[in-house]
Amino acid sequence: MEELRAKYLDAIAQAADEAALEDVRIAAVGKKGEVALKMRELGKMSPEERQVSGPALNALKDEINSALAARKAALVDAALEERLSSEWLDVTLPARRRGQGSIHPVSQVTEEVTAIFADMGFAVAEGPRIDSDWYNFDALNIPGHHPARAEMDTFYMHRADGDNRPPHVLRTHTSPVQIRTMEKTGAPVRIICPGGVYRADYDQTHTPMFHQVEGLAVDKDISMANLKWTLEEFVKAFFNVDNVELRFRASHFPFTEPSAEVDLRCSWKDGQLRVGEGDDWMEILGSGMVHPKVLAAGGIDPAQWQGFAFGMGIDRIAMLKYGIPDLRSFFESDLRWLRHYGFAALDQPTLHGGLAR
Ligand code: 2NL
Repeated sequence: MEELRAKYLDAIAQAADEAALEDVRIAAVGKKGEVALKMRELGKMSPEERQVSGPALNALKDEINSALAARKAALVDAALEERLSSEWLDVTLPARRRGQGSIHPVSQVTEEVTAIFADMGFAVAEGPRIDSDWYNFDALNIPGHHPARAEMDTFYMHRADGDNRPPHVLRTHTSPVQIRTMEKTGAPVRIICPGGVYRADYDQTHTPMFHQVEGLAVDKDISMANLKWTLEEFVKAFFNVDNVELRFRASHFPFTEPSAEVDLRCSWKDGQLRVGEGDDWMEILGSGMVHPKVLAAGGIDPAQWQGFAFGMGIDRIAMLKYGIPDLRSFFESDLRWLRHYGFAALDQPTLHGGLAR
């Protein structure tokens, strides 16, 4: 028994990996291993001999099993140490420039708009692209019979058979994010909400998914004058011109009262847009004073607070600023187009560094 003990404890210590250790385990304490064979001999012994050899064999089996477990743990530790020292990676190294990827104009313009409004104290708010019809429509004073709710404009999510709750929708604007933010933070609030929105429409100038940025400022004494100044500052910074002229045209949106569409003085020379000069006017956004019902839907008391809001298409202002002729090309993932109209990945737009280089 002493011989067996020495033999297997030595073999365990010598086992170089888990496979070798498993071979030792089978030979020693496996079903047909040497210890099992010895235990079978107990039957031929006298009761006195058995009284001594039985417990001794069991103790040997236990000792070998403990030694196996300890060796296995040591081998696993050693294997981990080996991987940790051979597979290390310096995650602080600078990114490798392969010169292939580029920033999509929609991402670039979103960052530009964000930088400009951040400088005027607007935070960025984000929210879900799938939302309830309450957040997308009712809270915005868009009643059930409004044409914007008609099946052809809105993508409805499927509900399980027998579930009669009104279906969720793919948001048709980023306004639901503004309702959610008003609910969460209360007044005063100053945010912009950029992001993808969905409408069932596809032709030369419409894609079923496009991008919008909306803005909202609510405080005790916000007026249309604040709206006009804010939009003028935005247009100056975005188009990089000192002289801009905006024209507010009376309009109608369910969520603002009064409402105004905003045109920009411009000229077109050889297909090139010039902002701030000429005799043309180009519509760039919609805006107005937030409707009291919409403030109330956001949990804000319209007797104490008021605010302005606006919304514009990111894809559209990207086309205007960077001379991109076709909206549908934005969503085709054509590498040659992306290389031509894309922006350098490591140049983030900032007000001090220039919006685009
Ligand atoms: C357009 C017009 C607009 C808004 C969006 C808004 C949001 C809240 C309350 C009130 Cl939460 N208004 N958004 C207001 C006026 C116009 O978008 O032509 N967009 C492309």
